[in-house]
Amino acid sequence: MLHSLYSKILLLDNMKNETKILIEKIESAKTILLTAHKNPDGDALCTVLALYQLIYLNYGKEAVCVYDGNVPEALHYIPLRGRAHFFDHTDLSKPFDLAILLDYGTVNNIGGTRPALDAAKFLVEIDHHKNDNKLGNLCIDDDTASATACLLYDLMIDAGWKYDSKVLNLLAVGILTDTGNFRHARDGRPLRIMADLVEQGVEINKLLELLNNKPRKTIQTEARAVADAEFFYHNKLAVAVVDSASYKNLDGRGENALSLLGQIKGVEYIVLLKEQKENQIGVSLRSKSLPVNKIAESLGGGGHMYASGAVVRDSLENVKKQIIDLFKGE
Ligand SMILES: [Mn+2]
Repeated sequence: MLHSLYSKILLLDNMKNETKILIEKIESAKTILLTAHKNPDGDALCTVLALYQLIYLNYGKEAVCVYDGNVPEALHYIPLRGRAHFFDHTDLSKPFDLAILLDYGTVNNIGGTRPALDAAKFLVEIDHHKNDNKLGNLCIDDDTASATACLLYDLMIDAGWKYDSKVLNLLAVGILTDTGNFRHARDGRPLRIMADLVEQGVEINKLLELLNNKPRKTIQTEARAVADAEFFYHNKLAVAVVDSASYKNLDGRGENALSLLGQIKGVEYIVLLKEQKENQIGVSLRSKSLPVNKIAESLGGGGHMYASGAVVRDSLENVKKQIIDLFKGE
């Protein structure tokens, strides 16, 4: 007893100040809201659900988890999926004592959960995106981290929280999906964390199988975009298009199309143009050599050196022409 009290004091002494504040807020809150960016991806949804479970295991409190937009079908079988609800089917009218916003990027990505976040008595953000317009009263941010799941792992260890296999698997899915199975890892941290998760029972192969759960129409749409792709600058640049009629069939970013085009010999840059609606084109950029985030930034987007994107408000034809021109001289 004495020993555990002593080790708890030691732990508190070494704990980061922001972790201490978060713990105080969780302990004193009667109602807790968890959410992430609109159209949540693996990192967004898994960190929400992992934090839900951590709060439940350590404080006996059930947080409300909500999202706006659509959850990709590939995430249908992750642990605790059923705990996350579409925000509009949830009563958010009473202000929450504590709201925690994970993996959101910028305020434009939040969507319909924003009023509940603004109304909350205290807002914590946990994020790995670059963002000059922070929302949180407490910010646990690190824009050098490869995934929000890495930040949540560090937080869990710093806080000395109990965890279970659901938490470990959710963190692993967050890391795998956000790093493209480590391809876009920004440094060694996600690999070290994954090593720890694997040593504690996470089976990467099983998780990847779990994510192989896409609708047939998605794979067929991606395959068609690959089959109809055009090549420029001596085949260095591959450009694939998903028009508005097929866009609804995509489940996520169209990662398979990008990956397949990148496997073609000689292709250095891959562009996937997605006509989300008329005059709104989602642009995904991949590169094997030169950084493409500068190109994404020039289109008003951003991202990693070799994987980035933007949304451009113009016609499909204009955006396509503009992007092909941007690669001139690369
Ligand atoms: Mn993320």
